[in-house]
Amino acid sequence: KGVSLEDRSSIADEDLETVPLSFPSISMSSRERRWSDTTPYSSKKKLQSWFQLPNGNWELGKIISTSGNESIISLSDGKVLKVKEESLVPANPDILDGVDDLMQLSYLNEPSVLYNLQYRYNQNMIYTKAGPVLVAINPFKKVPLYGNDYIEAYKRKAIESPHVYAITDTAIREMIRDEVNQSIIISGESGAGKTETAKIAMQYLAALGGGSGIEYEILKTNPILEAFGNAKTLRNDNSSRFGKLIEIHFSETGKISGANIQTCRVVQCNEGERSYHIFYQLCAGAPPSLRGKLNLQNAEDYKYLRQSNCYSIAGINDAEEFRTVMEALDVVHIGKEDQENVFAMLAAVLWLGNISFTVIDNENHVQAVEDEGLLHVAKLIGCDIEDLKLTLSTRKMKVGNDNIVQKLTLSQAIDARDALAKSIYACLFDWLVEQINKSLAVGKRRTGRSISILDIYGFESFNRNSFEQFCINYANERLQQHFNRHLFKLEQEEYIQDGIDWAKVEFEDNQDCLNLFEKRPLGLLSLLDEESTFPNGTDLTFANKLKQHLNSNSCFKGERDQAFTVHHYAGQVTYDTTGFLEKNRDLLHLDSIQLLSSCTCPLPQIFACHMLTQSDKPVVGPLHKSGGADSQKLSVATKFKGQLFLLMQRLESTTPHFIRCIKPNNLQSPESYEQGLVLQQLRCCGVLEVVRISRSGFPTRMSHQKFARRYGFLLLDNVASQDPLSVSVAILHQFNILPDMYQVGYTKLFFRTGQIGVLEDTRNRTLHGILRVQSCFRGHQA
Ligand code: AD9
Ligand code: MG
Repeated sequence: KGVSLEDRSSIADEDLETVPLSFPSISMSSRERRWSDTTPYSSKKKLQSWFQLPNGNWELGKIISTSGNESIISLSDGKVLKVKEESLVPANPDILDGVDDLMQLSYLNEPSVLYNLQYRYNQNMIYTKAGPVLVAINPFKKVPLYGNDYIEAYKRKAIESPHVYAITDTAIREMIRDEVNQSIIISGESGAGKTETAKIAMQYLAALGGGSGIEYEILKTNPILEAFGNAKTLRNDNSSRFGKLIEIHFSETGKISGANIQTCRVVQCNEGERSYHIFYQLCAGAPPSLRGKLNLQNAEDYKYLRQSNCYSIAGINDAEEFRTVMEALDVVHIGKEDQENVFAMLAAVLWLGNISFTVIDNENHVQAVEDEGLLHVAKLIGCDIEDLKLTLSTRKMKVGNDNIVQKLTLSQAIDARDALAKSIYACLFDWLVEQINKSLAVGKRRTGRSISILDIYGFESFNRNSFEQFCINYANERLQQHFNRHLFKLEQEEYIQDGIDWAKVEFEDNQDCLNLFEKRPLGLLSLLDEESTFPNGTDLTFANKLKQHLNSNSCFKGERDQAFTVHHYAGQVTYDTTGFLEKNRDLLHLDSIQLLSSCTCPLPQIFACHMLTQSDKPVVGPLHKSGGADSQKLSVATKFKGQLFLLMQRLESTTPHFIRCIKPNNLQSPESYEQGLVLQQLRCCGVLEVVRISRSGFPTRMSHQKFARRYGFLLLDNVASQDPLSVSVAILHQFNILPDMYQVGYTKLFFRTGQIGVLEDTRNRTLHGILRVQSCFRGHQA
């Protein structure tokens, strides 16, 4: 049974299969109907429609005949079926195949969107706009869309096709034009391509804002942070275990002047997965002298790494990666000595896992064995062997006014040992980020503006969901709110500015769900913290308390067996509270903290960060007051919330650009597009909803001047006044454009989707007619 470094009580293998939130009903649910067109659909006028096969996939059917409310359709395999009209979903005309913005679809429904994305995907066009949002489908192979030639082309606007480069370019332009900081917010499930997308955006920024050399340093933070913060999981060979916001600063001349990275880590490791890449890289790639100093063995010799029984990643050479990381550390100015210290801490973590215990009395109390593990750890972190032994096998407690020493049982000792390992690693990670930030802050000329890129873990729903999913999904709930507010606000602001008659579009507000998490004192987070502080609190008492206090909340539902369900924006997720309290209490004991602070180890600064957390005033939320000596500690959830708030705060002052990454299959394989899986993600991240809302607005805009110029010649009667507005209105009347299909603003005309098409058709026909007449005329003349 594999146990990862981060989390010993984590999810079992069989739980890892993703459960699509509403699979297999990729049929027209009531939810979906909202997304489809409001105009009544009659197949009488249509040639083709979507029909859902028993396996859930949609297929295009040609309508042969229709009588009453039944149609006869023929499918591509030659089958002919008689179907009820309501089971058909309108398909778009072929001319709209593969449009690069979903807003252009005449019929907006799930099968049409799926088809359009797949149509493009099959031709390596992995990017598609969904109104203001960029959808990116992971190709799981090299696609010829990147590099200097493409960057150059997007810079010159020689290519219009949707792309990360294009959205990044827009961000740069808007930063300069509006003098407002920008952000590129990337979301999606694990393995959907967020981290790669973030790197592609960084590449573009570096190319456009480069020159000072700092852009090279910024790019080199990627291999470092990925080595220390990513691990192979069942879903992604390079899965990020932390959220990252990188803020790239530009000088007034548009050159990159520095950067800052903020991270938000969640303890999240599943069984049967590799630990952080850096451990394997170190074991495989450390040069002989370093190996000697750290008493390094092979990965197989370390218990923490052995547990997962997975040592390598297909196509990855860990030793080579290690050299890349060392070079990158050089680039971000982490000195050789510090680098060696970092590696020593890593070795200490590995050796900690090898420390074993023997039972010393008949009450099952244990003592750490003085084996090579213990000796190496003591040497590496620079502490007394006896102190380390004591810390790992006893706990000092305060009972009344007395200090007593309690011996630990085997499982308590293992917990203490693993908590120490996790804590060293956490501090190491924070220290690295801090060093990188120092190095990137070189310019310090923060006079200009910035573009931030957010790459965070996506919404998760498994068969069994635990504390990690709880934190991750809470973070996504916050991010979704940001998404909603900005998209719908932006859109509606333009209408208001131009003075059009605009009833506010309702969108699915997730405030209730956020309240469920954040309300004090009766919200999920508060109740969790409260229960974590009670010495007698258990996962069961926690679950019961939730049911007692939150059952009236519409986003909450108590379940049997200490579980509860949250109605997230992306669907319902049932959480099993098993392990919640333990994971929420930071397990590191004061004894361990004292040990760390007494170390003569080469990196006392590394531990400084941890000391700080212990004594610091809490950023948000209540203090964690557990029994015994571990008082005054922030709970894990509260710390997480604090980090999340800091991230959101930064984003709040920026103009956001959204990228939604989609994973087309669960096999990490190219050329496989599973409709059900894609649809589930589109629903989760609200892409269809955005298109729907953007469409229910007036997505087509044209200034009065341009409109009058373009269509004015179609007017049959002379208009009394020649001013653009009067001409425009006359055109609208002549073509019987229904009043609720357009709005006349101060400067522009606003149209609903598809409306301009009628005019364009007429214009084209008329122009063709004119051309034909002209050529006939010329023929005559000749
Ligand atoms: V997680 O939430 O951190 O587990 P991400 O970050 O969404 O996840 P990641 O960017 O790591 O996923 O992408 C997963 C893999 O997909 C990469 O390792 C690549 O092999 C592959 N990928 C993603 N995007 C692209 C791309 N634009 N071109 C080629 C890609 N391959
Ligand atoms: Mg990632």
